[in-house]
Amino acid sequence: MNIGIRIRRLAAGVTLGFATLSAAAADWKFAVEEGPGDVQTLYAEEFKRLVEERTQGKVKVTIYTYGQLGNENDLTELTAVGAIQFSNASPGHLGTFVPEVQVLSLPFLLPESDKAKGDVLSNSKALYEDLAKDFTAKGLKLFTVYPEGEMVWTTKKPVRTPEDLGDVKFRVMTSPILIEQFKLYGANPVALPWGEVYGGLQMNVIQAQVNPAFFIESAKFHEVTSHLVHVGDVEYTTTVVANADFWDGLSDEQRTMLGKVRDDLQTFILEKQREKNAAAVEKMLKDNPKLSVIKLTPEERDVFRKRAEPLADTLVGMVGGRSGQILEQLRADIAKAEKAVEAK
Ligand code: 6CS
Repeated sequence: MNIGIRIRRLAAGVTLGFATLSAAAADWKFAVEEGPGDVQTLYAEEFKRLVEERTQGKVKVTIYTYGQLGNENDLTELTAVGAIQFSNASPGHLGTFVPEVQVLSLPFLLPESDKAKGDVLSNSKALYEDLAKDFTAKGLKLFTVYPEGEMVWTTKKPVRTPEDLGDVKFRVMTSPILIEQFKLYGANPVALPWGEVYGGLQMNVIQAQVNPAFFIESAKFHEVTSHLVHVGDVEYTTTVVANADFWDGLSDEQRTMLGKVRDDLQTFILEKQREKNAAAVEKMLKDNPKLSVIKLTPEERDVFRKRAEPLADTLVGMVGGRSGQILEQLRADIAKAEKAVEAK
């Protein structure tokens, strides 16, 4: 079915029973890209709790988990057209809609320290002033950005070098820069929505995928692969977006309340994702004692770092516009956050 028709049908289904979806709507819909118990769902549940409590029940938040309203890209479109008010739109999938967001997918860029990383994702000028304009141009308000954990590869054989990836069809998310990244790494990348990954691995249509540990465990990708490879190249980040017209139509009081909810949730979600990722590796090893865990040495990691060096220029060349400027500002924000952590 044509995507336009699918989105209109989805939008019609979601709005059924609601006369309008203006800012005054007492029912805010929040769709996440993950399933029950996953990091984005925990965030949305805490958001719901705080919003309902702080509006004394005047606003009700309804959460939709992955698949209830469509796949990752459908959720972004539904938010942009105003059928739902909030959704997660991760840079790994958002690159075809807001191409500039792919700066967040560049490997070896974000700070390694959790403190500095949290600071950049919560406060960076590059994100909340510069990149936010590209979201607005697409009908989206950039509400927040948070990390979901280090990206870990699951493969069907040991992988330590780009040569090991030569015959591997590697599933990546749907943003174009990820195809370029994994080509540089020496693999054969294939972009897919995550709902197709378990079956793809099982049927051997793909032989590897990459995700944070908590998600690998919850989607059971470790059942259909045999190695967990920690490269340490990139963090999974997600953005939460709101419909821009809905946001503009909120009262000052509602926007202030939401700003406070957002700040409170940053601390909550940083801790939650850390706990979940740590527990997931242990759980996977318990489920499957044969699972082999590979951690690249600093030298092995450097080989991938070198391979990835041209990627930033590829991105700026591909996206054009203000992407170079956003990346430069992001690098400055990162340097500042790292320096502040070192000074402590
Ligand atoms: O691999 C994916 O596509 C999914 N991974 C995570 C951690 N969240 C949602 C996303 O779509």
